[in-house]
Amino acid sequence: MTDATFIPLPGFVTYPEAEMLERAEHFLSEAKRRRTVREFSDRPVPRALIETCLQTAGTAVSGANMQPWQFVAVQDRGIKRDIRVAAEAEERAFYNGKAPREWLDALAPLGTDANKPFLETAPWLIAVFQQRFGVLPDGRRVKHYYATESVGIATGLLISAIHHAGLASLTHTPSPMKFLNRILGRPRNERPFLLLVVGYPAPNATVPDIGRKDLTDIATFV
Ligand code: IYR
Repeated sequence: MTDATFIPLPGFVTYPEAEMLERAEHFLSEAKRRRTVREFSDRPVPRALIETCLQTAGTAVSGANMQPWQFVAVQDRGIKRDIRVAAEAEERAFYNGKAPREWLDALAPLGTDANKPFLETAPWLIAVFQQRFGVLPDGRRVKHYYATESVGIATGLLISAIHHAGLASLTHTPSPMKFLNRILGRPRNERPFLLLVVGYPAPNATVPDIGRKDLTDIATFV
C-alpha cells in the first residue's frame, strides 16, 4: 500500500545535444572561477540575496525528502563577535596542540592560522546545522535518513548559488562547533555542520597558489 501522489514532471527542459555541451562547459568555467576566500570586505550584502541563495540550498535532494537542514544567517555584529571569540578559542587549541603534526602539514599550503577576523568583517555568516532527527509540532520525533549526505549536498548548492550570485565564501569548520548551538540558540537535535562566511572579497584578496586534480585523477570510465 502506498499513499504516494504523483504529478507530471514539472519544468524539465530538453536541449539539443550541442547546446547541452555548451551549457555544461559554461557551467564548468563558472565553477572553476570559484575560490575559497579568507579576506573579506565589509561591504554590505542585501538580505534578499542571501535568502535567494538559501532557497536554492533548500532545493537539494535529501534522504526520504526529510530536508534535514537548518540555516542560520547572521548579520548582527554582536553575534558575529561572539562567534569569532568562541571560534578563535577553539582554533587556538587546535593550532597550538590538539592538531596532529600531519594535519598541520596538510594545512600549511593554505596559510591558515587561529586568527579569524573575517568572522566579524564579512557581512554574513551562515551557520549550517544538520538535524539528527525532525520534531513534529506535537513534539514527536521523525527519523532522518542520510542526513550528513543531504546537508552536504545542500551546502554544495548553497556555495554554488553564492558564487553564481557574484559573492565569495569560505567554508569554516572550527572544531568542535558546539558553541554555535549556544550562541544561536539552536536545539540539541541540530548538529553544527559548518560555518559559511559570505561577502565580497577584500579589494586585494589573495588566495593560495593551489590547483585542482585533473579529470583523469578524479574519474574512471568503464
Ligand atoms: N578549522 C581550522 C583548520 C582547518 C582545517 C581544514 I580540514 C581546512 O581545510 C582549513 C582549516 C581553521 O579553520 O583554520
